[in-house]
Amino acid sequence: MYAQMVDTGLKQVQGREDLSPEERAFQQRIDEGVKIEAKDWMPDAYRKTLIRQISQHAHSEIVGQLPEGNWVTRAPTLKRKAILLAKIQDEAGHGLYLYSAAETLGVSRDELLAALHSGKAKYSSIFNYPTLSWADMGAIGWLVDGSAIINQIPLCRCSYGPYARAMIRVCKEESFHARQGYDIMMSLCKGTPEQKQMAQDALNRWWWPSLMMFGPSDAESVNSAQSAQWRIKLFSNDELRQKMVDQTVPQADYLGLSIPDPDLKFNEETGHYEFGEIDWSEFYEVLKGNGPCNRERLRTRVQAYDNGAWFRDALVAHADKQKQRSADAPRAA
Ligand code: FAQ
Repeated sequence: MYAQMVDTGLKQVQGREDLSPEERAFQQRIDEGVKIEAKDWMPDAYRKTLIRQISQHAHSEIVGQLPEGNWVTRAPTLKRKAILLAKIQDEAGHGLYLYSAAETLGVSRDELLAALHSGKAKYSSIFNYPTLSWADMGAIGWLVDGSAIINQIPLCRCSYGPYARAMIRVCKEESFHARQGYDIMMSLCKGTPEQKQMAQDALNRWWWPSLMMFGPSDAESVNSAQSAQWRIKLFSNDELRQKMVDQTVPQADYLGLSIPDPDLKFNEETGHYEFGEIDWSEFYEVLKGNGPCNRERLRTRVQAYDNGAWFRDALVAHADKQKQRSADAPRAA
């Protein structure tokens, strides 16, 4: 499928015969599996694509803290609260590794955050949905972190070294996040009928948006062909989405929950689940800023940034003072 993606994609990407000698040598290194590092020569478009994807990914991690942050004060036990807090802090850490990876490409964190705060930069559609009950903490860990892992494991092998290396730790932590989500779902499903119903309701609301996380279908994905050629993407959006469905349906069966898709059925011949049509109009509306929580998420993010201004200023003032002090200190003979 990867080869097929590149083949069909070649209609959209520059043919190799049109590449400059520098570009051809660059593509050859990628084809040979050599990692590209920050100081290596790279085509401008490769740099731009990486800045776009890595920064969107970083924004997703920090905006992704907000829906779960909504439940910290209402976690049902001290243990669940501690686990949720740790998870949310991990997401901030992921944002930091990813902003740092993007900075190696010559863009500043301030520029990236300004693009997020002005609404110019995208972040994952999934974080524009509301978290209505405690069961949503289970569904997010299970389905959202579960999908994030499926998408991100291949990124550990992508062609850009700083991004690939950042993803290794991110994936390890996401795996803990997915397990804690499934653990919440298991507790609810073993609980009272009302608790099980809460879990089913969360699955009903998060299932389709989780499938949308993987991006538009391969036929509609504008960036896939070029990103596949550069080995930023090792699998297509549809391939990864199928993987998520195949992995998750048996997990729902184990919980005794039903997937909200009347067209879902296992195909004995292919060994894969077939699933119903995704409502792409909903996906594109969310991308345009019209999801249930887009405005609220952006407002909260901007407010948090503005409220932290005094702290960032104090850190810089302290660093400047330290620098001044060491410059003034008498040198040892
Ligand atoms: N939401 O041509 P493609 C997480 C945009 S992290 C919003 O297929 P591409 C952890 C796309 O940017 C979740 N926009 O694009 C966590 C492009 O627009 P552009 C984030 C989307 O880049 C868990 C246009 O549509 N993960 O969950 C989405 O080749 C719990 C056309 O699409 C990553 O960012 C979407 N879902 O493939 C945190 C992983 N899908 O930029 C807290 C890295 C597509 O041309 C709590 N990123 N678009 O204007 C990727 O793998 C890729 O960027 C894809 C999109 C697969 C997301």
